[in-house]
Amino acid sequence: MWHRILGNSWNQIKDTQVFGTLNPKRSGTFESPQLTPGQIYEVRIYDHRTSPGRPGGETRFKAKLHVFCLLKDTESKFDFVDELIKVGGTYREHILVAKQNTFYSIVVSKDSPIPNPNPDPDIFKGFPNFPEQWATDDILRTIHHVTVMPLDAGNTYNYLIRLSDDKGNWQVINGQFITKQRKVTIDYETLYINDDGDNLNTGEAYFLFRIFKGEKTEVDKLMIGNKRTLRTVDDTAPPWNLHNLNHPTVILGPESVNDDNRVVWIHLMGVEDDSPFQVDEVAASIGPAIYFPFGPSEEVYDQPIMVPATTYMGTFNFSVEITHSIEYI
Ligand SMILES: [Ca+2]
Ligand SMILES: [Ca+2]
Ligand SMILES: [Ca+2]
Repeated sequence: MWHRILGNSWNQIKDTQVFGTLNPKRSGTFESPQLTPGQIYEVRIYDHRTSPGRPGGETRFKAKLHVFCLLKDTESKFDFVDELIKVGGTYREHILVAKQNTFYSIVVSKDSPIPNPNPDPDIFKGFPNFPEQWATDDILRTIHHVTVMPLDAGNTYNYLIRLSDDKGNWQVINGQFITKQRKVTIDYETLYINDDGDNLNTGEAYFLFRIFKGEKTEVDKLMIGNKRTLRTVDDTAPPWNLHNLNHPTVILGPESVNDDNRVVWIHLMGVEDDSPFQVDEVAASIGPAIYFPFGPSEEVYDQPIMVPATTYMGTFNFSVEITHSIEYI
């Protein structure tokens, strides 16, 4: 652990005090140096391979903490212009230009970040509870260009921005915004048979592909053949794949994102049938999740994904090419 007051040099925290039954390897307390209003105190945790002065020291910390030392009460009114650039599905980007140099901090939360509109003392306005995302700009300057992310799509967020100066004067600005809703489009393209499971001839198989939203909600099911109606699969000469998968486009949303639908999974399963005296061969994907980028490049258009279904029993295995789009509306 290293600490400093911004603008001063780093010091390693060597001695921590341990109280009661805390595990000394995991817990401890230490004191910051005396702070005066306007200073920012910073603590960073590194693993043993790096530290603030060494290569990667500016980015490869495990955690960091900023403490802004502010005056208890403030009458400050900074002169500024706040220009919203964009609220997407997963981010809010704006540029705040102030007449004087300021530090900047923003928190956003689906709950109100200010539990009491008339707190006493005044300073509690500057300490919101339970932010879901936050960003700080700890360089004293006039222009703060800040993107807060990742956020959940289609939700109302409260934000609280705090400007402060190098004397400890501060001001909070709060408001609300609504992120755009998420729309996901998935098309099954091609089923590739990598190993048809029968060495001496073609195999015979059936398939079940499912798309899930969250852990439990099945939003689409595609069956190709079944136990009684098996499909010929062949990994040798063309056609070595099962043509284009003729299945309607799967569309999720536009909708709000929450814990129940944040993840979208694609489950693939295929069974290659063998004689009644043998165990059938099984291949499956372990539920690959669609990757949702966040921030200004959050949208994805017709991007292919190759989902492998690996061998569980025998040698049978296959892959399915899917294209997907992620839009925010
Ligand atoms: Ca077989
Ligand atoms: Ca074969
Ligand atoms: Ca077979």
